[in-house]
Amino acid sequence: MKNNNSLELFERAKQIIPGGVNSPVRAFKSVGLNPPFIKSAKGSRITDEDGNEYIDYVCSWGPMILGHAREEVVDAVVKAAAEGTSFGAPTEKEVRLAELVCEAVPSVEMVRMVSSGTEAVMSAIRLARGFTGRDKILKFEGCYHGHSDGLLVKAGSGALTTGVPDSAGVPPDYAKNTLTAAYNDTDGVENIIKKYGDELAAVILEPVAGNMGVVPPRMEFLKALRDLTLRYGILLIFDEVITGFRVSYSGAQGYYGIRPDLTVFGKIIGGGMPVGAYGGRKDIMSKVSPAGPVYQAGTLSGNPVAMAAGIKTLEILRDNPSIYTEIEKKAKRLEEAFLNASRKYSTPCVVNRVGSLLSAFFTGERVVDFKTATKSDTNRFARYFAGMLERGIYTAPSQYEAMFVSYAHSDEDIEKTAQAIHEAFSI
Ligand code: HOZ
Repeated sequence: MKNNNSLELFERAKQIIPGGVNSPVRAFKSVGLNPPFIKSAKGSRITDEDGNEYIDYVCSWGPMILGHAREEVVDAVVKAAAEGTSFGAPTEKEVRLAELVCEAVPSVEMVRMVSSGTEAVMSAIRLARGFTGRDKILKFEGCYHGHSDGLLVKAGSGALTTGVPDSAGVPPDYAKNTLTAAYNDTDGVENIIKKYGDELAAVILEPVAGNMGVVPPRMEFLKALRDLTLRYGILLIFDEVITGFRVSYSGAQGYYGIRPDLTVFGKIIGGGMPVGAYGGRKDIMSKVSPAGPVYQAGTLSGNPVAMAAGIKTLEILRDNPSIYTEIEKKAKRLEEAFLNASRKYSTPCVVNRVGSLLSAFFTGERVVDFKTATKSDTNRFARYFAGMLERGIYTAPSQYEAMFVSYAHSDEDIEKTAQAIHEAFSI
């Protein structure tokens, strides 16, 4: 596999971009390799600057559920761009995307578009504080909600793999209002809520954790969170940046049948363009400026090109519900491949999967939270990762991220991947 051009670009990048990348996990640090620089993508494949082609299971960390450069989405983007790329003024497309989101997710009665998941979470937290008049929030260890100050506490994703869960530059005064509990630990969270219930504005979680690897919620845990938050007047926020329109068209809340007060979206709703959104109960959302006193604004919020990509992506998903069954079937086949390889080579490995979202952890113990996720053998993961990359399979370069299956993955792609898994476990 050639990598001269990517190496050269990485060297150039390191001179002028911190770490050579615009988002930490892309630097491949935790697997001790150099990242291929991607030139183009189509369907299930991405091609790097050296001409190497890979079957892609990062899928831009989730948005590309239909595969890369899907024709209808590209057409919608090109048409929108030709009509003007940004106005900083209201457009019909914003209304259309908002309607699609509200129709799909019943708990979302009103929605505000922003430009990233981080921005959406940050705004939803401010709204929860403005609405309740309380300062504290509760999050879960290993859940990642973007990189705003108050949420980089026991966070997952890149913050986890670099081994620096709490970022430098976050004033302790910010972090002091963020309480944390263990994911899936119903008793633990109940004790915290009993103690601090009257001070808590919100409980926020990924309803399927996707940033410590995939960790599904226990049903009783989700139900307890809903009951406890209602009892104490705390807002329940689902961060569905990854799970929204992924685990089902109505997200994880539709999948598990739990209705949060606020929901945060990103990734799929932008169809591969930079979009985030937060929405929920009308009485809460009505507090957002200019309807209410909670301020939030953005020049590129509701950008028409991004809206066009999101609208087309959601329309395709809405009109073709079998997409979800198809991609789940393919993810299940990969799950089997991991488990077969684990047995065959006596390599401890457990797989967590919800729909088309999965993670294989190199551990023999069930992974139910941050503590059990971090028992994984990350050196073994790095060896497996390198084996997959050499065989033309591009997966997340970290034990603590998810594997995303898209509608563009063909049966042949899946079989080729299953064979690569088998070989990567034999190394
Ligand atoms: N935080 C993202 C994964 N959970 C990574 C985003 C990126 O590097 O593009």
